Amino acid sequence: MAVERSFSMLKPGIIQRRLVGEVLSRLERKGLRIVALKMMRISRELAERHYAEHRGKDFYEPLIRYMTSGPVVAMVVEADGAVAALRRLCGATRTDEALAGTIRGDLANHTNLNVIHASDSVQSAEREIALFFADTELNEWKDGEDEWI
Ligand code: 3AN
Repeated sequence: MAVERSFSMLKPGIIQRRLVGEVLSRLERKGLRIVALKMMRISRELAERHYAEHRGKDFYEPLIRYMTSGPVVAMVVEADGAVAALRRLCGATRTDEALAGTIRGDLANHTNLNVIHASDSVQSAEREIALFFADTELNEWKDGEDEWI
């Protein structure tokens, strides 16, 4: 499996609910390496660029309003097959389809408040990482647990 990077973002409700540590812990326990992490308040312009593919859909305006309503936690994670691994941890987009044991299955009850964003492909990850992080904010580090997880 190739080493990949994925972009993830914890949505504003997760900070309000004090679940940042819970979600980060699940990502770390899976063996994903956090190579960048920051809390930030995203502008409407950045939210619109990030969710450009959804413009015009009925959930688009509420989504942009929600994502700009308070701070988010943005991050880049790295691992063999990181994109798919993170998507599996998150579970299905629709919370009525997200299985118990996944982040969305366990921590959300409404699709528009589904806790976490995770890139859906390596290409999306590259685009999203560049939107949210400068190259100098990405930190390489040697993973001592790599041979065990
Ligand atoms: P994912 O975040 O799983 O990649 P997308 O890209 O289809 O899913 O949707 C982006 C975000 O838009 C979701 N995380 C969710 O907050 C919201 N969303 C998607 N589909 C719906 C829907 N049917 N109803 C309400 N909100 C939705």
